[in-house]
Amino acid sequence: MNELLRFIGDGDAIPDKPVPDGLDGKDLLEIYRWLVVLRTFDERAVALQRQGRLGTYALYWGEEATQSGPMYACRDTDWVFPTYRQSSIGALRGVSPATVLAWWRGYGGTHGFYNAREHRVAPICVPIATHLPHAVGLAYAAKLRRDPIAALAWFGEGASSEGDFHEAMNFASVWKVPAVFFCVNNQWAISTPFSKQTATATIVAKAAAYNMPATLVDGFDPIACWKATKDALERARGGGGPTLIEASCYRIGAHGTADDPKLYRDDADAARWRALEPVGRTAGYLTRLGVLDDTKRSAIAEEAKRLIADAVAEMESMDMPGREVLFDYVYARGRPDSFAEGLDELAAVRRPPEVQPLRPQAPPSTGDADAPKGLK
Ligand SMILES: Cc1ncc(C[n+]2csc(CCOP(=O)(O)OP(=O)(O)O)c2C)c(N)n1
Ligand SMILES: [Mg+2]
Repeated sequence: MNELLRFIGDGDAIPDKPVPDGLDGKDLLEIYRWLVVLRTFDERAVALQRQGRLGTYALYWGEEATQSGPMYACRDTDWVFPTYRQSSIGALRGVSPATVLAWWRGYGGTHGFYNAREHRVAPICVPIATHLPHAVGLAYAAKLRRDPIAALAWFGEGASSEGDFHEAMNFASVWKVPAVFFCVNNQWAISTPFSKQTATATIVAKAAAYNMPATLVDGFDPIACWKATKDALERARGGGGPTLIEASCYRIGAHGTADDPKLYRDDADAARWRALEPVGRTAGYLTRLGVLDDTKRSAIAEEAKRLIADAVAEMESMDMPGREVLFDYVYARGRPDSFAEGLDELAAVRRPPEVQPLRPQAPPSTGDADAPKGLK
């Protein structure tokens, strides 16, 4: 039975544990700043989608610790493999948040894609679990080249029901590749609860079948997520093989902006988990440690707001790319001649009317002539 790794208490019934070795005050503040940047991006993206300024969006409200902690454990040379639920994680590594917003707006080409190699951030993966064999392949190549790096891949508990997950786990363990599998168990795969996903009580239980070490962590605690990932990455880079980490948490929000969880689950559950959300809880811990105070807290919040506001302005200043971008980036270089037919067909398709972003509208005027006398 795996014990739950946790450092941050709730200032009440759950006690604090001392900061683990390897983190000083500066590190703690940076992990917290990353939480705030991620949260600010997420809240702004939801608002933009509601205003018709983004196409769709998969929010991660409450799951920031599963991103900030593991990212902070990485070296810049390690590769990371995000899913749609970690879409903005590249922003912690130099990817422009405007590019990520443009991706959610549906822009392709140079607007909506970043250079994966430049940042060592793999493309945001939407098909469930398909990036896990890619991460293992990259890690295997690193091993063959004696390149001391590791690959870290996120996925949801729902992804553990896919064949790609099992194939990736199996190859990773047989080949002893430097990979870390980071499962965010938020208990829901759209409307499918964890109890209907798998017969095991945990995801970490599955590691036994692959003879792989596994760690269960509090997914609302960025320090626990950091510690488990740091140990796993070090073992991986040192030739010790892969690790499975399960971050236990809860999907407090909807699956995405097109989903309404009220239709399939009890709101009261999400409300209970909300009390453990990582931004406020980490702020409380750092305040009790004397690392954070109100001045620093508001400076971090202001800086994050500015960063994301600038990203929104940049995204909105981009021109919508031409439709032919659909045919770009399929191959590493150029478009093969065989695409010509498709391009001709596309040119013949009538462009749909331009979609105008929704803006608040002034109420319709009744006109002066209709206005009751004396009320002008
Ligand atoms: C191969 C594949 N099948 C189905 C889908 C549709 N789909 C999108 S998200 C999702 C649920 C995934 O749940 P989980 O792995 O727990 O990740 P979470 O969304 O909770 O982060 C499904 C089934 C998909 N994107 N790809
Ligand atoms: Mg899930």
